[in-house]
Amino acid sequence: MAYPLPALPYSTTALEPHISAKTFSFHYEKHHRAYVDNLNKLIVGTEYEGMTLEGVILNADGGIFNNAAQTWNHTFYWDSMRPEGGGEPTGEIAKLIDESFGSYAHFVEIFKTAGMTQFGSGWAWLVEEDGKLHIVKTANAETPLTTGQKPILVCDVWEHAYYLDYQNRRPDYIQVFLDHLVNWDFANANLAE
Ligand code: MN3
Repeated sequence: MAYPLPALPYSTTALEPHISAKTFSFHYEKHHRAYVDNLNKLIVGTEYEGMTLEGVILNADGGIFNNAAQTWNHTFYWDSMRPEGGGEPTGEIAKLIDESFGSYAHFVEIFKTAGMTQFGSGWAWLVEEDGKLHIVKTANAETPLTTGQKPILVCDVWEHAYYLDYQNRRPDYIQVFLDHLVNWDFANANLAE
């Protein structure tokens, strides 16, 4: 059974002007779809066929891992955003951000630094481990699922996520992600799981 390209939680124009429909359609229709298609091709006849996507990520390596993890990471990224999102969080995640980082402002500083200093392609994550929140960056397809941390939010910092809209200005894109796009309801739901 083939892995599906999951439906988007909103339309490709819903995050404008922060992320253009052009960026979105390339990112979802070309990049995300390619990871799904590649995974479905590579997995045929292997021991991973029939596993859940998470199972493949935890057990495979090489190209199968890369395409499985990129499939999962992108779905998690779309869900990490929403129209008119961003700004200060509410609910349990707000309390835990204060406990873990001292303040929302300090969280923003550390998250931005993680995203900006991920050399080359990768991801900036908010994760939970041992009752506290942490910010981690991963390279290429790497995901905190393999290190036992619970993903709460993610920002894609591969160039394809922002180049058409922000060119080389990755810090501006991350700031917009934090100010206008973060889906704190999704973060709270992940935390409660
Ligand atoms: Mn991407």
